[in-house]
Amino acid sequence: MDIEKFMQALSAKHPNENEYLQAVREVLTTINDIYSEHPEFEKAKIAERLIEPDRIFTFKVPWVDDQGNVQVNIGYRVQFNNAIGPYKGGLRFHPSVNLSIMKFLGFEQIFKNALTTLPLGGAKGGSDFNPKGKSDAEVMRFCQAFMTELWRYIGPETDVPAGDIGVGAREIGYLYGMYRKLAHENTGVLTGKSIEFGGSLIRPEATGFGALYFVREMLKKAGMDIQGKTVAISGFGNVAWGAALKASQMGAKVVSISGPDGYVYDENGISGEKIDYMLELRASCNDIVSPYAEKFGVPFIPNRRPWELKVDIALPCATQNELNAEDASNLINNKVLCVAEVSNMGCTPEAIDLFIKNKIMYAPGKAVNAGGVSVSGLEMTQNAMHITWTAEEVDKQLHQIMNKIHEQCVSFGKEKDGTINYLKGANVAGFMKVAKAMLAQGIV
Ligand code: 2IT
Repeated sequence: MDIEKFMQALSAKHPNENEYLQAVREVLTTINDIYSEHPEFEKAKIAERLIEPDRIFTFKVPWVDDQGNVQVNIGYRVQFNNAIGPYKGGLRFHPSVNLSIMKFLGFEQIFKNALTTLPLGGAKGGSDFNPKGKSDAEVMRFCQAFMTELWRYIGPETDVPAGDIGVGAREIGYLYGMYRKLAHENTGVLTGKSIEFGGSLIRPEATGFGALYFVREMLKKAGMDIQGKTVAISGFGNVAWGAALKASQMGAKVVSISGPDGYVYDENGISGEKIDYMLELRASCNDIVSPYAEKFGVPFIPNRRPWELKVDIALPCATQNELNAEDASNLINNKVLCVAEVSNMGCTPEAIDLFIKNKIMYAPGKAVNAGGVSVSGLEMTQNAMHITWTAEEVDKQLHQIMNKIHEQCVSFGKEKDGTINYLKGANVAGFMKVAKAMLAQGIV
C-alpha cells in the first residue's frame, strides 16, 4: 500500500486529528510488508475498514456544580472495532480530551486488546470534564449525567468501559451506580469496579505490574537482569504507582516520578512508604508532585521531565507524546538500555525512530501496558461466572498473559540481525489477529 497516498486521503477527511493520524500512520507503516503479502487483505479493504471507527457517539453532559451554576461538557464513546469481542476500553476525563484523542486511543486499543489473547474489541471514551479540584458531589453529579446518556450504547456483551486518566474507582463507582439504576440490571458492564460489587483483585495494580513483567522479559531476552537497574518513571497516578511498586519489588531502583509541575529526583530510590505516599499525593487532587520533594527532602526540578536523568530504564507513565526526540537523544547519550511506554503512545514518532536507529530496546504502549485491559478482561470473566478469584490467581494469569504478549512481539518482530523490533512485532501480531477475524466474517 502507498502509505503517503493513504495518509493524504485520510488527513483530507479528518484534518487536525493529529493524534489519530499519528497512530494510524505508525500501525500502517509497520504492517505494510505483511499487508502486501496478503492480497486478500487489499481486496477486502481491511486497512480502509480498520481505520474508520464502527461508530462514534458524542453527547452533551449538563450538570450543576456546588455553587448552583450549570456546567456543560462533551461526552464521547468511540466504538472502533468488535471483530474479536465486545468493544472494550477506558474512559478518560481530562480537559485535553477531544475527538482526535478519543480516536487514537480507540484505534490503539484494537491491537492492544488483540494481543491480550482475550476476546476483546477496541473502544475508548471520555469527556473534557476535569475531575481535579472538584468535590465528590460534583464528580458524582457529572458521572450520573454522563451515564444517563452513555448507558443506551453499552452492555456486558456489547461495550464494556473502564477507567483511564481521571477515571478511577470513585468515578467507576458513580458511573456503575447510575447504570445499574437505569438498566435495572447488575452485570459486569464496567470494569475497574470496587471489590465489593464485582471488581477484580489486582486490577488497580495490573497496568504497572504487567508493564514490569514485560520489561523483565525484554531484559531477559537480551541477557540482562532487572535487579539493580535504575528506572526513571514519569507521572504519579495509578499507572506510575503500580510500575514503581513492582519495579522496587523486583530489586530495581526508581529514581523519579513527575507531574505537570516538574519531576522529583530521589537518588536513594522510591520504595516502601514513599510509594504509599504516591497514593496520598494522587488523592489530594492538586495535580502537583512537588510535595513529595518537600516531604522526603529530595530535589525537585520544576518544569522539566525526568528523561534528562542517567538511567538504565525509562518508563513513560503519564500521557501521549510525553517523550520527544530531544528526550530520546538525552536518554541515548546517557546509555539507556530499555524504553518501555506504559502510557498510550508515550513517545513521539521522532523519538521512536531514534531508539530504533540506535538499537535501543523500545516497546510500545499497546504491548507494555496491556496488563490493565487484560485484568479488565479477567474481571469480565469473573462477573460472567459470578465468582471471585484470589489475588494470586489473577496475578498468575496476568503474568502468563504478559509473557504471551512478549512472545508474540518476539515472533513477529525479530529482525535479521537477531534484535527484536517490538513496535513492529506488537503491531503485526495485533493486526493479523483482527484482520483474519474481519476476513472470516465478511463485509460487515
Ligand atoms: O488504555 C487502557 O488500556 C485502559 N485505560 C484500560 C482499559 C480497560 O478496559 O481496562
